[in-house]
Amino acid sequence: MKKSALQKARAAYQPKLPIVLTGAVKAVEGRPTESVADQEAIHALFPNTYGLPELRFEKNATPAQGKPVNVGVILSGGQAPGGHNVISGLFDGIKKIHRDSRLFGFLMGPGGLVDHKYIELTAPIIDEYRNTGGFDIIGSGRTKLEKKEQFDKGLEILRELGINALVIIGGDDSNTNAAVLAEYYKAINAGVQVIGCPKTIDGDLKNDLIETSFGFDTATKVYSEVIGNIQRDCNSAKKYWHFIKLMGRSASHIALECALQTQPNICLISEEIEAKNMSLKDIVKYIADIVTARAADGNNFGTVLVPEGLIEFIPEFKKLIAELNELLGSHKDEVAAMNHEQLTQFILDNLNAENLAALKSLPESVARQLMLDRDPHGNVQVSLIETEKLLSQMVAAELAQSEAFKAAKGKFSSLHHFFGYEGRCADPSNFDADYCYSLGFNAAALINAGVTGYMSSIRNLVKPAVQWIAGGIPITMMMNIERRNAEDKPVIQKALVRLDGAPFQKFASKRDEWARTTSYIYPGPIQYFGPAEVCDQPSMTLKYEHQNK
Ligand code: FBP
Repeated sequence: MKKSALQKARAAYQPKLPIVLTGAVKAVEGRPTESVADQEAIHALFPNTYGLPELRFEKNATPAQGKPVNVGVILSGGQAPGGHNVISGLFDGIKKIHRDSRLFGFLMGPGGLVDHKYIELTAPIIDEYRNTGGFDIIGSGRTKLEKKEQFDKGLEILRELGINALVIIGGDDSNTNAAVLAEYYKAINAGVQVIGCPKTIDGDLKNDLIETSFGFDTATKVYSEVIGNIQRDCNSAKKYWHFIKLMGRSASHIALECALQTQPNICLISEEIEAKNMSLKDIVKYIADIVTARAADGNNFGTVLVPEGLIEFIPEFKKLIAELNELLGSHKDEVAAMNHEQLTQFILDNLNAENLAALKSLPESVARQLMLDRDPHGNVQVSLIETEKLLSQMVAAELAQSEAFKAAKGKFSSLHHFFGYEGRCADPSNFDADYCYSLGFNAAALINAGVTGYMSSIRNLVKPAVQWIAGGIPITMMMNIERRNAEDKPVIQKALVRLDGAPFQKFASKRDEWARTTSYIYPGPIQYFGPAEVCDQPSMTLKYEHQNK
């Protein structure tokens, strides 16, 4: 593989580990755990893996020689910077346990396990991918691992390869499935441990013990660099309003982090819009008022950050999406046999009047996306919905009627951007390179400790890497029951932006000033070589969330 000069230099980077993982460790048990909600129901569904204690690794004075382990690894869901480092950390971790340990990668996501598609990951392969972005070492996929037949089929290949442990690197849905798989293998005494690793650029897989998912840091730094570049262009030409949609699925963590890094004129936060019960009209008015105020100052330009999942949080559309999910989920078989026209008609015939009116208020292209585009988990494909264009068109229409805008002699020209794929496979920042390598290395320690149904946990992340805390969290601890596809399901609770949290509070205290003035910050590109204050800083979200700890 031909490499750029930076790739060559970067290949030599040795990720930092928490000091505790650099020697022999022992697992120290904390208190037994409970799920975040619906304890009885979750306990009944996970009789073998519920209530396990938190684990924390401590130095072991008397190191013991471990036995060789054969481990399988799966990358699941959307790409996130640092996945290759989780795998290289895992590889180095199991080789440290015993040099005859072997690592097998299942290809193109969970489907590789079911279809028995795999490669052995040897040292030369791993070395090609250290500190690189992407998931191309084995590929990723969104096959949902949830049925007994899939688990049994997977077990055939795990037995054939003598695999004792499976590491699933994924987001909330994939780690939910990891917990179900761990429970099943434990129940049938399959002798296969299952360990999860927290991945997603969205930043919505987090709690007190999982401080952040990997990839969020790098992806938001890449988007903030480009937003900064746009803001400099915007402030130079002074003639466009840029509407910038940012990936992140339901949660607005990415938009909020980018706002803290770049200080745009406007950033919408879906969770706040829902809490304030703002309609689409209210949002349009909020933007139009700021455009008008800036026009009065002679500033006919600006930036608006729009979180990808916005539409799901606007109350009128939230109700519509909930009814669509229920309708489609409870008629799965009929729906599967329908073509697009029949499905559209079926939806129009069955929606209640209020939701039908909400659907009809949308431009046809947006309505079509809401009705027809679903991912394998049944989620609306929010990344396909062009909310940035929808908003700018509606703002233009509002301004055209506005006396105040006319009096300010305002002009409104808009440009649109969507940032998501630009950052998902970027080379990991030093933070993500270190964090991911530690997560993988720590997963090997969890395997060596003989546990199953745990997520690899590295904490104390605002401190230098040597001071990070390593351990494991029972996945059932993060679960609750939610309605999915017309069924009640045990799932990991999604972490949305907390309006009482320090990152949002900081943003809320500054946004009026950023709206009227031009206070842009231009963060520039991720730096890998140089002083720690430039290269090793964690995200601002993480810093604000943990500033007083
Ligand atoms: P995960 O939740 O699997 O980590 O995916 C994150 C994400 O990047 C979302 O932000 C986005 O909505 C989605 O993937 C898009 O996925 P795809 O490229 O498969 O359509």
